[in-house]
Amino acid sequence: MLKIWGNADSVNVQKVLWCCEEAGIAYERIDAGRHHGVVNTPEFRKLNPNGLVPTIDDDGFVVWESNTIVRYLAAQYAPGSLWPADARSRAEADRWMDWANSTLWPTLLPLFRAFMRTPEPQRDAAAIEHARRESIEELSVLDAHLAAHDFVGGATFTMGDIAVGCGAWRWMALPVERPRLPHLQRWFERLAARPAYRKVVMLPLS
Ligand SMILES: N[C@@H](CCC(=O)N[C@@H](CS)C(=O)NCC(=O)O)C(=O)O
Repeated sequence: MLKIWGNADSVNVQKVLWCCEEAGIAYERIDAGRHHGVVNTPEFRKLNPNGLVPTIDDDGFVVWESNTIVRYLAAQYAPGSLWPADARSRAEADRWMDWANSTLWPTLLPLFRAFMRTPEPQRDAAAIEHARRESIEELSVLDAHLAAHDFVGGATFTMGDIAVGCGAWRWMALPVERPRLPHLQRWFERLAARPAYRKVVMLPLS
């Protein structure tokens, strides 16, 4: 059975769990990372020399980097649905995966750290406001895209939504003032209608 190392509340691990739930892949999740440790053991470092989660072992085939894992699982187990069949449709979904890691998450991470990892008296209000504004700028790009598309890759749910949707939940759940981004909101509601998203992503942040 597919093994997944990683804590269930990690944004990157949740991408993999959600992908498995959508594709109907049976998996065993092994606690690792943060207070669970494990990631610095020599055994784990042999699997992932970066000491990070998620890391998977699919019948002896080891993969790390959350988006790469999602692409692998989608291609292997959900071709034609999570993994769009033709190269152009795939690129439409794929680019939002890269965007999620390279552009959106770096703006959300300071907000997440401020509210979830920093005691209230030590929070920097100016830095929080700066990150909030940067996040809104990036999410507005997504909002404009979603004006013409039900899902990030086009008309149907794909791996692209998985990569973006995990960060989007943090945005929706953090105690920040959110402007009205109507297309983003409707997309989020489409995700929230999916049992798998509710089961492994829409959890209290920790
Ligand atoms: N680019 C990597 C980032 C992985 C990453 O930063 N994982 C965090 C959890 S979200 C981690 O393993 N942190 C160390 C720890 O939890 O001990 C990916 O997308 O998989």
